[in-house]
Amino acid sequence: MKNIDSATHTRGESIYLDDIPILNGTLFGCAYPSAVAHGVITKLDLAAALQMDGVIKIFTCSDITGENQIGGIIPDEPLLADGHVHFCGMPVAFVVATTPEIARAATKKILVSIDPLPVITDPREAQRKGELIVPPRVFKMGDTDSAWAACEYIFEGSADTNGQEHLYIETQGAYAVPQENNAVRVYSSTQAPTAVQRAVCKVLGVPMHQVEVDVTRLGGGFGGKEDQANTWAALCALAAFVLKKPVKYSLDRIEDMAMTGKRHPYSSDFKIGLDKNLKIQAYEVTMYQNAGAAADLSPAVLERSLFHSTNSYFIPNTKVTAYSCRTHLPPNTAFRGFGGPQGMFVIEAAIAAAAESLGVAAAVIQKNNLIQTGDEFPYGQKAVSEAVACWEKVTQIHNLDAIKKETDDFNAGNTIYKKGLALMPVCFGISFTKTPMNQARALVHVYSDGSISISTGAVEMGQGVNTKILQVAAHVFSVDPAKIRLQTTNTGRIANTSPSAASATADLNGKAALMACTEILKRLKAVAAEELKQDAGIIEIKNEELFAAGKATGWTWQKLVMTAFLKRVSLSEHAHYATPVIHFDLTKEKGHPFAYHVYGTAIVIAKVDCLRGIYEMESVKVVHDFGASMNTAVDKGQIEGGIVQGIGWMTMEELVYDASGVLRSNALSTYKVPDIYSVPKEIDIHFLDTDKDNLAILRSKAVGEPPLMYGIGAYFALRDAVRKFNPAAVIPFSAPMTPEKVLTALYHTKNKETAAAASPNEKSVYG
Ligand code: LUZ
Ligand code: MOS
Repeated sequence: MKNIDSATHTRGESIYLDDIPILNGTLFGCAYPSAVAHGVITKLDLAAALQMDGVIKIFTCSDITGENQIGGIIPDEPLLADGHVHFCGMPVAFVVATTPEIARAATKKILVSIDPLPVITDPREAQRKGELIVPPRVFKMGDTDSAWAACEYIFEGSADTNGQEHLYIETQGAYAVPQENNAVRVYSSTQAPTAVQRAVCKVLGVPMHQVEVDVTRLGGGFGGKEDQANTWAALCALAAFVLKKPVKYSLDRIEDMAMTGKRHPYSSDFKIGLDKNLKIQAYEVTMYQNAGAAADLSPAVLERSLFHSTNSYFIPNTKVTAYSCRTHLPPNTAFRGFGGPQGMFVIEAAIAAAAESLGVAAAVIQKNNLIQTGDEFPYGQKAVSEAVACWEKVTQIHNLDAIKKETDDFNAGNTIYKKGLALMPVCFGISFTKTPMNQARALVHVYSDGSISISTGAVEMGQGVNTKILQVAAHVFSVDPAKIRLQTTNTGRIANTSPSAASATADLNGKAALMACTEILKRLKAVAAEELKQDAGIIEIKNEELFAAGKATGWTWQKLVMTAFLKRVSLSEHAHYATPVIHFDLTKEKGHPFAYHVYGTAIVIAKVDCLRGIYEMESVKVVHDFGASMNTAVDKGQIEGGIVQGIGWMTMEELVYDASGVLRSNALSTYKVPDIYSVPKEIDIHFLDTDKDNLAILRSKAVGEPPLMYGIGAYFALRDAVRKFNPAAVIPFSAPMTPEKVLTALYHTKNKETAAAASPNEKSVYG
């Protein structure tokens, strides 16, 4: 089935925040961001801005009617600066004017004096100074201390990954409309309507039933709108609440890039030990997460880095330590993979370090250590593994030996171009790592004409969740999909929603919808049984027709629904789903946190121009564990997008903050994201059908985040190609592997070591 939004998307008719018709009297807001990363505000002069024609009011922290606080996990984030600024881009004031242009122009007339304080941008420096968001977390399995003795080979090193700008096509924004009796309706471009509701309530000082949040769809989220849609929603709601007028703020790209947090940069140290059979016996890693100036979701992101620190491998002795470090960057936040990719990069770097030193292919070590069913992850859950199946299938379909020979032949015959090869296995746990978040609700109405309306807590952001939920209902009722409509996500209809995140949205909300539909169907069958004087157990609906024991009854879906209505049977149901089985004990750091894991393996081939340092991805060939995909078009779309986004993170997207904490890569002219030309020439996706009993919706496994991590293979393929040209090169494990870094590595010689190669640790924040 096609994505249900494809027609309105291609016609330009899909409704995003900026397409909502504006009410008469609407005012427009614009935030004034701090130009300094850390300091004390000594003067805030609004006079010139207030004198501008059309400026209605400028809000500062003293205008907040409730609490000046939007921190989700930890209350450490003021909405508007109160005396101090903690990051460059931190909102200090909110101008409200009659047009967006006037509001923007007025922010330029605000005069702020700030006495600067020392700025920290490096997470290791923050850790040394005790600037931690939460106490460090440690995952342990076996005993690394004694395991080193059994290791034939031990390698140590460090590995850094940079952040990543979300670059959703639709920027952040909100539109708040006052309602009677001090209530507010907020339209928000958010993945987390309930998080917006909570933040707005706190800032306004009103209970949750006073605030309704409504979301039609987003033009992309990627995690950037899991927590960070709250700011704009709270600012607009505050202004609407105080001024009793609708207030809208839709950020422009540069505002969005400057004021929002990104994927967390990480800097890590690893130590890996292997026995003489190249089995990894021990792995120790210490990760320093650059959290930015406030907690945001950093502790949860940190947790997922721990969970995925051994990726697809079974390592009997592991010790993983992770620090969430407070710096003066904008608070970093959720980004597709949520710390998982950062954790996985380090183990892949450790394996590459071992392979390069031992002179074996990394693939030999990778394959040798894939996790098997029954093996335990460092957090205590036992694997139901498809890691070997994915590896074997992808290497067989594409004949890995032939690919190796082909690249070897190419490299032997070319001096200027070199090809590199990497395999990238992925194992990603599905469920919010915080167990209580794994719940969802759905509200289904069957109308008397037989058409169906569904509301859930799922937010459609291009990932196709509404299409999947519609399919669930069409499947249960066996009706024409055209009879079903997915409603907006609205906190008045569905309460206490978890964010649309963690790849789990279709599973959680789809299961709730499945339960609601199944309950209504049960009632309809009871009506049919009574009317037809048959046993309900033999009644079936197929394509809107009623069958009893396989025989047509002449009844249609429509007739059944109308009959049930006239008999005063409820045609509505609200259902609640909570993922069974999962649990986690934070005191022991052990449990069964994930409903299941998604597996896959990619073969990535890169080609480097060794004269210029530029490169292209030749191909990414994947075997991916979809379970039993319920929509192959939607799922393939997620995989292709994830791969390209992962490659972008690993190769060209270079986030640059300078030492004073100012974002230098602040626009699309200075921050390069993949375009159509940087998409691999070939993306080949094979399905591993693992039609086993699992907790996925209709056994169709979650697909949102896992494929991003295939992109990590791009880094290692480039590294491999560079080493084909210059085997002696010392290359720091530092992503992204930009053309500049490739060129440096291509011409790196031992006696002329570049600063970058000599001290990789000091380069955790680029600039
Ligand atoms: N968000 C969250 C997530 O709050 N918890 C998670 O475990 C998670 N995982 C992936 C993406 N977003
Ligand atoms: Mo996300 S990183 O699933 O918001």
